[in-house]
Amino acid sequence: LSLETSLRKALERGELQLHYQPQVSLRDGRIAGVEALLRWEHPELGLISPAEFIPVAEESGLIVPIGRWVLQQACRQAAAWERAGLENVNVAVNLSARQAREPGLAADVMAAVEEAGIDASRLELEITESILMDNVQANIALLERLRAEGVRLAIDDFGTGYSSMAYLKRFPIDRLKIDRTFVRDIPGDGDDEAICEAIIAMAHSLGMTVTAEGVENARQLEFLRNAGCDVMQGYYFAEPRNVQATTRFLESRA
Ligand code: G
Ligand code: G
Ligand code: MN
Ligand code: NA
Repeated sequence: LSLETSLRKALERGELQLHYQPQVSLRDGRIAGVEALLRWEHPELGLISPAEFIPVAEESGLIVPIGRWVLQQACRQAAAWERAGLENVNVAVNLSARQAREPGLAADVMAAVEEAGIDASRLELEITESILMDNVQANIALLERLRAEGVRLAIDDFGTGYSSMAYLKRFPIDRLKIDRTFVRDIPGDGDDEAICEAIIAMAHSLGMTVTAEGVENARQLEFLRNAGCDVMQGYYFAEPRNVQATTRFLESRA
C-alpha cells in the first residue's frame, strides 16, 4: 500500500492524533499556549513524522480534510481544557501551503471555532513566510478576514524565508516565531545573537510578539530573556506530548 493510500484511510481509522508542545512566557514563567503537532501512528510502520507525510498530504490534496480535522480537534481540545478550569490555554495550529490556497479555509477555521464554542482569540494559526509570499494579495485578504474574526496569526520558522520588511508590515501578524536554527548556537555565535536580537527588536517595533523555537538549554533561555523575547518553546521546557500528558502538565503548572 502506498503512503498516500494508507494516509487516505488514516483519518477514518483514527490513526492520526495531535500532540501538544507547551509555550512558556519568559516574563512570568506561565504557560502561554500550546502548539498542536500532528502524529500518525501507522499500524505496521509505527510512528510516522509529519515531515514525511505532510508533503504526501499536500501533494495529494489530503491535507485539506486532514487540516480541517486538525483545526476541529485543536479547538475542541482548547474547549475541553477551558471546561477543566485551565484558563488561557491558547492553541496554535500549523497551516500548509495547500490549505492557505483553499478558498474554504477561513470558513473551515470559523466553523471549528464555533463548533467548539471557544473564543476565536484562543486559536493561533502558524504560517510560514514562503506560504505568505506565494500569493501576497490573496494572503493579505485571507489573513485580514481571519484577524477580523479574532483569530491570532503567527509567522512560523521566521528568518528562513523571503519575506521583506515591506510585506511584513502589510500582513496583519501578531507574532513571529524565530526559527530554531537561529536559536541553536546562542549564546556564542555572534551572528545568530545579532539575528535573534534584530528579529525581537523589529517585531516589537511593529507591535508583534516573539516566540523562540527550539530552546534546549538554560543559557539560550537567559540570552532570550535578556534580549526581550516574549515566549519560548523547546525541549528545555517540554517536548510535544499526547493529550493526557499535556493535560497533566498543564494542571501541574496551573
Ligand atoms: O512535530 P515535528 O514533529 O516533527 O513537526 C515536523 C513538521 O511538521 C513541522 O514543520 C510542523 O510545522 C509540521 N506539522 C506538524 N503538525 C502539522 C499540522 O497539523 N499541519 C501542518 N500543515 N504541518 C504540521
Ligand atoms: O516547523 P515547526 O516549527 O512547526 O516545527 C516544530 C518542530 O520542532 C516539531 O518537529 C517539534 O517536534 C520540533 N521541536 C520542538 N522543540 C524542539 C527543540 O527544542 N529542539 C528541536 N531540535 N526540535 C524541536
Ligand atoms: Mn510551527
Ligand atoms: Na518552526
